[in-house]
Amino acid sequence: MKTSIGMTVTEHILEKQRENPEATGAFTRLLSELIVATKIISREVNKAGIVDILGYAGRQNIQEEDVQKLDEFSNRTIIERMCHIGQLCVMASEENADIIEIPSRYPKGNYVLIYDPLDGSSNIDVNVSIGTIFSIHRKTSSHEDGTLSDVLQPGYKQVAAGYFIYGSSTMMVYTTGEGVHGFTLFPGIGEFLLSHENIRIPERGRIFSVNESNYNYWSDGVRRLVDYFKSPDTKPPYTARYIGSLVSDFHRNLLKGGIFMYPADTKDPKKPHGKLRLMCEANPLAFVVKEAGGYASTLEKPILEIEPEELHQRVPLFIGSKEDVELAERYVRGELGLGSNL
Ligand code: P6P
Repeated sequence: MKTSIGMTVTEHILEKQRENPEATGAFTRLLSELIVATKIISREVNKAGIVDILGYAGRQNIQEEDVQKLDEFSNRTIIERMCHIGQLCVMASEENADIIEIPSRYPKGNYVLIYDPLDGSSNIDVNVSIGTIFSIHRKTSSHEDGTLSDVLQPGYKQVAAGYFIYGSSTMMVYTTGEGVHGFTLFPGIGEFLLSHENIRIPERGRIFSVNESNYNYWSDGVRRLVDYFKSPDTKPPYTARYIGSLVSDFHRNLLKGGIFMYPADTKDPKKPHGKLRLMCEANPLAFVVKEAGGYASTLEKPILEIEPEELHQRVPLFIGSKEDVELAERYVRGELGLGSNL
């Protein structure tokens, strides 16, 4: 009987640690504890159809979005598991209006964790895959307690980023700047095992992902761009895929190639730059896609070069295959006429 079960994510992280002489093991401890938190979340997400953890928690979050009980559970689980391990100086969550300080009774560390505990949670009760997105920075301030300035760092300074996707199986995809690697959770042994080593996104895809119900609220340039993706004159043709769960849409395009778009729109005056958040959604996925050979842009500038101004700032997001995102930039800048083919 084959006994080797393949490389666990812990072995993978430790291998990277051994390759880095200055490594102290702090990062390994941080990522390992986050993995434990997501295993707990995965168990609840998979049980959600059975126990009363589905449905609305009766309040709204900073995004004025209805908080689902699983949202709340996931956020609480990550905070409780991560705040006492002594590797973090501060945290920030999509669910919390302000930064999350590490209680004074716990030791502090030199890392910053920014995360969306359960992205796509509006899909929970219809059994669509959802996910946890995370971004890790090094502390930059001099005092022991982390501050907002430690959180508001540009995406190119991330030391690690990735996501967990709770779907037909639970997967972890992450990068530390040395490629992108995917692990699948084997429930029988409770371990994430290496299943997608060194993921590379195709240079150009055939998939475009966008919520077309916003068409009338986009700029003319973005409308022209989406018209191009739909045009029968575009060769080879594109196909549309949109789940409405960022982690699921991103993961499919990462593996198959394509472009995901959440453009700025005039639909909600409070969200002129679109719906997605820079710190806990766009930046981590932009790091992952760059390490996989792809690209992420607002169409005016690369996501990873944005100097953050506030914790929950939103940005337009065009992310995926490098050639598709670069084409989008050129189209919207008017450098390509309608119907141009690269
Ligand atoms: P829309 C889910 O609520 C989410 O934040 C992302 O996961 C997803 O990509 C997006 O919103 C979908 O938004 O406006 O198309 O429903």
